[in-house]
Amino acid sequence: MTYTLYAAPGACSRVPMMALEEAEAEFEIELVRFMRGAHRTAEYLAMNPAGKVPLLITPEGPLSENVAIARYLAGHFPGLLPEAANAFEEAKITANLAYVASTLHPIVTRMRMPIFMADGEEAQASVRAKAMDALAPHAAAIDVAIGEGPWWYGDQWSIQDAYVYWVWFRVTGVGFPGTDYPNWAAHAERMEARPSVQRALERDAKLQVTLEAEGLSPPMK
Ligand SMILES: N[C@@H](CCC(=O)N[C@@H](CS)C(=O)NCC(=O)O)C(=O)O
Repeated sequence: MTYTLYAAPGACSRVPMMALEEAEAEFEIELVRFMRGAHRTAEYLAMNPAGKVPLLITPEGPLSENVAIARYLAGHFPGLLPEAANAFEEAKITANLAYVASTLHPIVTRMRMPIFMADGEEAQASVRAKAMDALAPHAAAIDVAIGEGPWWYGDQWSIQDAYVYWVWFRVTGVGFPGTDYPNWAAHAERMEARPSVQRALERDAKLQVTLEAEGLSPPMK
């Protein structure tokens, strides 16, 4: 097997999962059981000191961070990101990935896991409400960026699509009003109709079934 992806269901490890499926790469998935602290073991931390998923085991060694994994996979499977004509264009493509990783993802975490940010139900509800407010202008910008699409980069599907779709799934699952953003909503529908995405979602769903069977997760939304 060429690659091993350490992943958890619903987590941002779905992004490289979709990319690997799109590339028709040979890969296997290693389920990370957060509730058992599998991401905090010495063995895991030796591979990814941040203790997070995704972690991609490549023939060259372990690689963490979604932006880096996206860049790496696009380097090995041309077409997963647009070809850049110059350094500036290349930096803009990285900026779009980094925007999701470092601006949107922290908002997603506040929405989904306010328990990481504050103690007590009232404080956690406030963290979630503020995150909903914080996402709104970004959602409007994403809606404009996608436009008629069909993809972020027009006719070319890319990992950027996988990344913004993951955000969509995470935030609408906790009540963010997706219907206010029709282009983003239509993009999500196109994503769900794409065979590679369907294969990735099936793989992710199997991870969830395993966790539920082991009593290690509530149903996913
Ligand atoms: N900067 C990392 C963030 C990865 C991240 O936050 N992963 C989450 C899942 S979406 C995680 O592993 N959470 C487990 C934890 O924080 O305990 C990236 O972009 O890859």
